[in-house]
Amino acid sequence: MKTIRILGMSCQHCVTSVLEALSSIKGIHDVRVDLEKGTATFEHNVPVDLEIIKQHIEDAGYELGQE
Ligand SMILES: [Cu+2]
Repeated sequence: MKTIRILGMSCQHCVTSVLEALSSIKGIHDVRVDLEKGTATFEHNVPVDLEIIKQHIEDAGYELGQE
C-alpha cells in the first residue's frame, strides 16, 4: 500500500475527483481518499511512476504534496 499527500482538496467533490484520477491509472486499485488528512492511499500491482501520479493529480486540479 502506498500513501501520498494531496494538496487542495476541500470537499467531497474533490475527493471524488482525486479518486477517479488515481483509479484511472493503470496498475492502481483500491484507492481511498482521506479529506481530513489530505491523503490518498492505494494498492498497486506494478511499480507506479510518481510522475504519472503527479500528472493525473494536476490534471484533476490538485497538487501532489511532499511525502
Ligand atoms: Cu471540492
